[in-house]
Amino acid sequence: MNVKQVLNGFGAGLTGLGLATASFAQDNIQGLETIGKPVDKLMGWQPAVTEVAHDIHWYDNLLLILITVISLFVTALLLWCVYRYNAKRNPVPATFTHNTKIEIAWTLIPVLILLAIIPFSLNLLFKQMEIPEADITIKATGNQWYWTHEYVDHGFGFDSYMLDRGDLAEYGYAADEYLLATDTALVIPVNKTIVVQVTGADVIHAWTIPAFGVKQDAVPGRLAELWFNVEKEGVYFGQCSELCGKDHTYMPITVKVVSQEVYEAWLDGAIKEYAGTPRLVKLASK
Ligand SMILES: [Cu+2]
Repeated sequence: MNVKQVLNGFGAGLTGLGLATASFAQDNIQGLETIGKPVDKLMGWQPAVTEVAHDIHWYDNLLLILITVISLFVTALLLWCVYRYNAKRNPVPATFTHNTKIEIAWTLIPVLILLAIIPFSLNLLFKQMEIPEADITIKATGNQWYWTHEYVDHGFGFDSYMLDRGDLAEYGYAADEYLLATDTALVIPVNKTIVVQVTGADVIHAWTIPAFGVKQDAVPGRLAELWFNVEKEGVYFGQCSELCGKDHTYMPITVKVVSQEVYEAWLDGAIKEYAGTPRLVKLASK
């Protein structure tokens, strides 16, 4: 047993005695760029920082182009009919009711368009739903009305409550991050595969970070999974996305993505604070 393990054990003891304060080492992760947050009058998406989010944006743009072309084409046809076939220009209307060629065309062309976009959609779905091996596993439990985040690899967890307006500055958040920032943030390292197990303790909630391209219902009695690998350090926000009761608006999610070194320092602090399984012991036992 080395000095660090002794210290870890000591910290765990302190926590057990109830001597540790509620907000601790989180506060020293400051100065991160805020990337994933809603911005006034912003059109489109929050920045994409995972492969899945990039793919979602790409697919959305593809569909946007497609529906724009289709809408313009249908509108043009409609305007042409109004112009060319009104009672004045076309006093004697045609009387046929069927046109086999056109009927085949307007059935076949939409089918072909759908067939063309399906592979991209399925590809994206599989990428989201096939959970890769995790570097870090975190369990997120929705409660009325806050989230519990557990670092299951290290046997500790904490609750994340929304910050009041008056507390934002103290925790290093901007005034417009009210309804987004929480007292304890989920802290994860950049460029690592994170798997989040999502469940609910009481009713259905939903865990999401838009910039990561993930959203998952938190259903009581079920354990769902989502994954992401964030390519950029920063602060990211999400909000419960399943109407879950009167304070649904007040249970946001804050994720701080940091370097591996900062993460490990934070993790050691958190293990002490929350009496988790010391990291060095875990590594030594492998
Ligand atoms: Cu909710």
